[in-house]
Amino acid sequence: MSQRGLFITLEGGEGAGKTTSRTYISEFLKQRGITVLETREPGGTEVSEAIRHVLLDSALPAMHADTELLLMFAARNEHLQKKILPALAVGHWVICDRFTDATYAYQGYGRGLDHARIAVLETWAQGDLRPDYTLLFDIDVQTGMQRVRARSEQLALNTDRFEQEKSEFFDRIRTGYLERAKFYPDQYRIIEAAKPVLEVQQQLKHVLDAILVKASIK
Ligand code: Z5A
Repeated sequence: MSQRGLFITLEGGEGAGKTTSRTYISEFLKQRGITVLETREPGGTEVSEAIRHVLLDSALPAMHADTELLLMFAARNEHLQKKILPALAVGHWVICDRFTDATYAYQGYGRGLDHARIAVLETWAQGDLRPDYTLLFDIDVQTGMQRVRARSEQLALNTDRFEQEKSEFFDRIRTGYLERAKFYPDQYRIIEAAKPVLEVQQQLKHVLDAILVKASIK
């Protein structure tokens, strides 16, 4: 097994089931003797969680798209330096709920920002670090939105700044993720996320087994 831990990111539209699956993935790997760091973006450290709060706060006035982009990378830089890079360096596997592919999807495809500018920040903050694998939880926008709406009603939650966007915004994001998956087939694994939880877990098991086989022969 390689000395650096593997970096696995979870991506997808809202309500796709990433958070629900995160625990399953971590437990699956821990049972096979791997030390796992489970984390999320934006967030993952105290400073990055404070930036997350600003990014999601629907009570704040509208934010310029460039400001949103820079805040995502400010949170990411802190997260990388304090948590992700140290964990990978000692051989732990990092399971991160969203990472830079979300920036391309949301700020790039969603808000219409130039991908080349995102790429500059990506290299600036990450050097040549990229996820080893990205599990894309692909779901049709309506089903994802229905899940989020049902959860908000059940838990009496207010919608955040992103959840208030229209379905066209989420359509562009889904298209963006699927385009990236085509462009980076070695990195991406697509999970059909509209299926019931047990079927999603079956798909994850299949994908993780293959990742483990590949990691052990590196
Ligand atoms: N963002 C960005 O713009 N740029 C960036 O670079 C980054 C992020 C890193 C973070 O908010 C927001 O930041 C996000 C993108 C943006 N905005 N959006 N939208 P977040 O972390 O709060 O949002 P999220 O990542 O989308 O989380 P989510 O909406 O909670 O989705 P999820 O984690 O994929 O889903 P879940 O919480 O696991 O499940 C949602 C509900 O569905 C829940 O009630 C589950 O019980 C239910 N569920 C889950 N799986 C199933 C299945 N299989 N069947 C039926 N019901 C299910």
